[in-house]
Amino acid sequence: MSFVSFQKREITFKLVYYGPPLSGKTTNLELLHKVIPATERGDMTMLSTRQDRTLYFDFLPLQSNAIKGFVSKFQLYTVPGQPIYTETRRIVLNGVDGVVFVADSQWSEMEANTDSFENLKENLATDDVSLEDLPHILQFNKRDLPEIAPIHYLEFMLNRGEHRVPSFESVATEGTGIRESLNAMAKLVMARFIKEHKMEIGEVINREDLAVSDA
Ligand SMILES: Nc1nc2c(ncn2[C@@H]2O[C@H](COP(=O)(O)OP(=O)(O)OP(=O)(O)O)[C@@H](O)[C@H]2O)c(=O)[nH]1
Ligand SMILES: [Mg+2]
Repeated sequence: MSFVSFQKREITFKLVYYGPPLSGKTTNLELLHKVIPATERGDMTMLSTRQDRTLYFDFLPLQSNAIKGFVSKFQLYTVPGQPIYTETRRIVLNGVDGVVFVADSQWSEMEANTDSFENLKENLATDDVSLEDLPHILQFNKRDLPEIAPIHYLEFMLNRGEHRVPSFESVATEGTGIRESLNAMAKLVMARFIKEHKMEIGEVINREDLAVSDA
């Protein structure tokens, strides 16, 4: 749930990168940390095991002046993908404003993708949130690998709800597609915020590229 401080003129959004084990969620945040200027981001916090598997979450704070008169803060979290950590994922999802679902494009991971997608819906349901009502996007990662499913197949598996959501191809290790995903996610949560607060979009948006500058 976005948090507004009118006194500090600050809006805080919580974005969660969700998806199956080893799909590239942590890599997204690592690369964003690398490419976003230090003036627009804070330090990255990683809580991982010795094998670099996320144990609890990774965290990266960003900020932008996309909404006029306010500092918009985006708190980026990842969840641990390993099946046993479902309770941890539920806790990290608490109060989420938007989900970037990072799918692994490899044929071998199709079941893991759909299991994780179902797990996302179940975990949201425990907080009475429906994925349909929550701003979210899909990221089809690892497009550089040889044994990958075509995009239309991934779309069929994960994006056939009544309302299709934006989807992006990525190679997180090379930084390809990660800004596009974040910007689309940021735009969706801000559009939701503006609608809920009955603001006129033309009045409040400072620039097209909402979360990450291309400098
Ligand atoms: N070839 C390729 N490898 C990738 C890509 N993205 C991530 N990886 C690799 O996949 C492995 C897992 O990446 P992580 O970012 O740790 O995955 P994760 O989703 O955070 O995994 P958990 O925290 O265990 O759920 C690492 O070895 C990454 O370097 C990609 O686009 N292409
Ligand atoms: Mg991770």
